[in-house]
Amino acid sequence: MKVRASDKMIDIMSQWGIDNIFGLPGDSVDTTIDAMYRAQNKIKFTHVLHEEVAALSAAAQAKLTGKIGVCLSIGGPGAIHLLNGLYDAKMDHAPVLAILGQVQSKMLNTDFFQEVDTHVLFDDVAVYNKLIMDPQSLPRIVDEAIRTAYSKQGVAVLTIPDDIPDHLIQDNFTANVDNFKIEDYQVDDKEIKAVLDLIKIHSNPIVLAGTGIRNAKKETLEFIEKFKIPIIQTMPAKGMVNDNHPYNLGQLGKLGTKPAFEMMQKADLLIMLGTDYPYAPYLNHKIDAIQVDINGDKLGKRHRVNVAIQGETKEVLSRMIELGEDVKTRPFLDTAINRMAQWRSWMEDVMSKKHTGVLPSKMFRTLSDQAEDNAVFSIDVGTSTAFGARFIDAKSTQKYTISAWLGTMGCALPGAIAAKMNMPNRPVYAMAGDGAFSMVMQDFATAVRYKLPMVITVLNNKLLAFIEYEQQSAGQQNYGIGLPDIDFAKFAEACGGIGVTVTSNEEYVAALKKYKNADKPVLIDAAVTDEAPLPGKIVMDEAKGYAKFGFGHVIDEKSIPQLPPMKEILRSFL
Ligand SMILES: Cc1ncc(C[n+]2csc(CCOP(=O)(O)OP(=O)(O)O)c2C)c(N)n1
Ligand SMILES: [Mg+2]
Repeated sequence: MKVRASDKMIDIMSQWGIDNIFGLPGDSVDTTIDAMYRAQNKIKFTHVLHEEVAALSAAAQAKLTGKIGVCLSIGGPGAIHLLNGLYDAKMDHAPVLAILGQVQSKMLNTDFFQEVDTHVLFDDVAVYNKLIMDPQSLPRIVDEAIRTAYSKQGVAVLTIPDDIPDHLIQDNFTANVDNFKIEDYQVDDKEIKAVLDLIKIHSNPIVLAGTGIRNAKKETLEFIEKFKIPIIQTMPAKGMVNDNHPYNLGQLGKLGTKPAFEMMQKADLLIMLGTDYPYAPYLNHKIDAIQVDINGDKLGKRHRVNVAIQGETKEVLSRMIELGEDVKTRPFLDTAINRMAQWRSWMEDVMSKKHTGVLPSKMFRTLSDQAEDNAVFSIDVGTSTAFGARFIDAKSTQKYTISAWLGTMGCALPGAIAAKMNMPNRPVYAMAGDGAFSMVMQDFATAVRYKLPMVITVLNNKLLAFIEYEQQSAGQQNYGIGLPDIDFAKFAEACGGIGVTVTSNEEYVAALKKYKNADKPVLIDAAVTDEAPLPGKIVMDEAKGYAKFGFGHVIDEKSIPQLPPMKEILRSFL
């Protein structure tokens, strides 16, 4: 029996559980779109207004649910627009399939209209990258692309010349869904005992946990409580153990907390669980280390390790809990708890300082306090990243998504779209700077069109505030950081959503309450104070940078610069 190659491709994707594709149609991908038209009841097409949003949404879906995200575009310009979102998926280890159109096979290599060599262009971003030349191979290659994206947790790219999907092919390929299994590692008790011995002889162990604990939240909690070990979570793992758990030190790094920095320096044993944490300078390289990861290539990558275990964190931790002895007291943990309590009281000071307008720190805490236990937070890059990390106390029942290692502005709205589409029963909150939101704002209309209720707060400071502070801490003068004055509430209304402007914390509280259960997307345009997202720990170079900026400003501008409150600077520095 013969079947159209495109129909078979869609059928294979559907068998893998793919029920949605984010994308934008056009010339070189229209034969695939035509097959999607025929298969509307199996796979939904979410038509976005910019391909970057398609790729960022696909990436966010994969990060939030573990399920492969799929995006689609024409070749040439559409494909180029996808790249940023695909790099986000690559760097956050999220399985994504990108389907790119291409000029017809007979026109390939003729420098035809919109002919871009996507096979070469996507080489660096992809773990699997194929140009389809034979229609008969299409089902097999789609199947292999999906398997590879899952097994390598990365981006699979298919470039399909537009004539290929329309060919009739033999219907003789069966999807490998049931044959696919991620390698099942056996836990070796010898390794478990070696780890337990190492923990026993160290008095100051510290856990650094990444998204590899996604399926082991309960075991991670039990593990730290049984052995009395403070925990730091990477930004993408935020909230996997409740942020307000007394052992939790928040994040490590520029956007992290001071206790996380200090306790890492005081620790004598680093226990890395499912993390590929890239900020090597923030790790204490002088100490012993244990690492547990499903991916062998991550073992020993960031820190010399004494014992490495390749396996599922869930099983490894369960066995450690079974075999290990309870630890009764640990002074190192007591110190960590005390410092964290002090840090939290400092954060209370930060939130209660004098200000006009809406204070971002307070605003994020308000959201944290009001959000439902099953809420999803989608946070953008900018000062929102820092305020989200510090002032949202995420819970293990909630979800928190960001562009962690690419750090691309514009990720919050696509993240919220993906969240609402995949988890319609969860309330979704996005937080974005005005600069970041204006990079993707056209797709607020997509959220309206597809009836995806969400509350997106835009931190409207008419400024690239994160860069303002970055320039100052590097000793540079502020330049190129102003933004146009946009009425985002009016924009939201123009898109058919709900728009509201808030100018004080009280108004923000009221707006959140009022629109909690709105039936369409809501945009809260928050007139925020320009509040410094100071690093948890200011290092010497940054302190010198602030001083240099201050003197330079006095000389160039003949005025005293507005610096963050001295108390906040000193607490972070000392
Ligand atoms: C695509 C992209 N371009 C530039 C940057 C560098 N960058 C990081 S934060 C930031 C400023 C963000 O400004 P805004 O969204 O207004 O948030 P604010 O910091 O003002 O709260 C910039 C330009 C980036 N991370 N991503
Ligand atoms: Mg801004």
